[in-house]
Amino acid sequence: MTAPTRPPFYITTAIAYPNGVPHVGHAYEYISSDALARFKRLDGFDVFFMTGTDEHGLKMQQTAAKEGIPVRELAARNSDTFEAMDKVLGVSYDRFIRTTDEDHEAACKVIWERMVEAGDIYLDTYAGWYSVRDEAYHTEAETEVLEDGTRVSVLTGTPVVWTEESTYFFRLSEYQDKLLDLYESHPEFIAPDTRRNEIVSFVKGGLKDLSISRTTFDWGVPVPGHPEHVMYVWVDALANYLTGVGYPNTDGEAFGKFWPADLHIIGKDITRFHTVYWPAFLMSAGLELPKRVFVHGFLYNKGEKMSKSVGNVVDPLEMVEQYGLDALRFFLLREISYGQDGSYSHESIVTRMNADLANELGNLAQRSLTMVAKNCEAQVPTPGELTDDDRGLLARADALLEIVRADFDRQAMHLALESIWAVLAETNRYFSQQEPWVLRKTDPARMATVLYVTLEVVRIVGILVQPVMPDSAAKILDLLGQDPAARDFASLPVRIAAGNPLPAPSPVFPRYVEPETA
Ligand code: ME8
Repeated sequence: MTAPTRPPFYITTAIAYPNGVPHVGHAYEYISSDALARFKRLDGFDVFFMTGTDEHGLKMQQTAAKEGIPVRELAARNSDTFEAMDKVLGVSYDRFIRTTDEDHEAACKVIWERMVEAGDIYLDTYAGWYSVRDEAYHTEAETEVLEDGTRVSVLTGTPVVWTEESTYFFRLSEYQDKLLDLYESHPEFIAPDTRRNEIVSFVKGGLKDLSISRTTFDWGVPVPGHPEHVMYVWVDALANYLTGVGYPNTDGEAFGKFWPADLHIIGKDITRFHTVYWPAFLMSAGLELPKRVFVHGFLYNKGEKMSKSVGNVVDPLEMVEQYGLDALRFFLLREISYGQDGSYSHESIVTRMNADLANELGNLAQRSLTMVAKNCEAQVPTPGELTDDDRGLLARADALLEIVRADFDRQAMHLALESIWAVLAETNRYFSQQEPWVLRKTDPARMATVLYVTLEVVRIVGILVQPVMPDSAAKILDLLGQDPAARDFASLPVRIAAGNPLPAPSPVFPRYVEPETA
């Protein structure tokens, strides 16, 4: 018998500009995408998960000039910092792509040539307000002049400068109807719906052709046959999703298997690039379109925008140091409705750690495992006949996979966690009501059943929270004596084996205690 083939699943994050070091917003994007990737792997998919850095463009060139170092050096240094952060955050990427990677240039050139062949690229002059921060042109109407005389983009608040140059244009205007058809026939292409509605009305408002090359600087991919132009950084950046699966080798195994991408995860400020420009480029080049772009919200520090001048930019690694990685991952995914803006504060993180992790899950595991260690010869006890309460609780735990899978499939990790924690609350109530510590003397056989049922729920929860808290879930499953090969979702229906020897219990989620202030 041949092993069943695992369906492919290609998921990407945005690739960050390495013009500075990563902030919590970046960490949020990587952690959430990682949870989605891990979920799919545990659910039997052959996952290709890509993240990386977007290293070209004027912003990078200017930052390097300010720091007085070659731009390639700046890119390499900060890209390494991003990659190192990913490792600390447990981001299980399959490839960390850099747009300065050799294979990427080839991919950019070929997609460009395909767009030329389609008759969608022409040379003209461009004059407009360019925002280096956004790496985007804005029309006059999209800008305003502030009291101090600086002109900024109304949309993003970033300064713009008047720029005139000879540039290649992409006939985006030709794609208005095709894009509207796409949004109509594939309403799942942009999520959440609020973002989809914004984009539909933006596109209905009419599309102008897009300037896609620059001649005023050279830090980019040269335009094929016209090396005095470099490609607009967004053409180059978006093409990374193709490079990752072996483009231009469309006959290759990776491309055949993983293209079109299943899911692009991005933040709200780059929706237009991913849901208007990107599908238009792909249509022009005759390539299939990604199945879905999910737009997450922005993360704010106590509701305030993170900014260097306010001094509230928090290093994600310090947060890992302070709270522990899994607590941070859990907090971000449980607290914030994925797709909406969210806020974090020390207090809200500590509340989640103590209430949800230490009390609801940690304490339940610790209490039940300690009783088993003391009273059941450190083995999974043998259950007697199940009561309605036992069966009811197990049925709720068994039903979780389907609920959680549906939530992960619409990128609602917060709802998945809410459902899991509702079952934990129920289990804690069950444990208190059954009073196994009383049964120990009055009815040890019944105690064994109650402990068995509790351990079984903890096992199911342990398996289901692996995508969110990989290390802590592994510890729980170790304490339950679970074979590493029996931790995927296919193992969920196989009940914990009575008689299984268990190691000595130890707490998995300690309460957060404020450090003593001197
Ligand atoms: O946009 N909260 O790079 P980038 C949550 N190179 N997410 C945030 C955030 C915040 N406060 N700030 C930024 C770029 N992000 C391009 C992408 S993709 C082909 C090219 C998100 O470093 C942002 O929305 O400015 C984006 O998804 C990612 O971080 C990288 O942002």
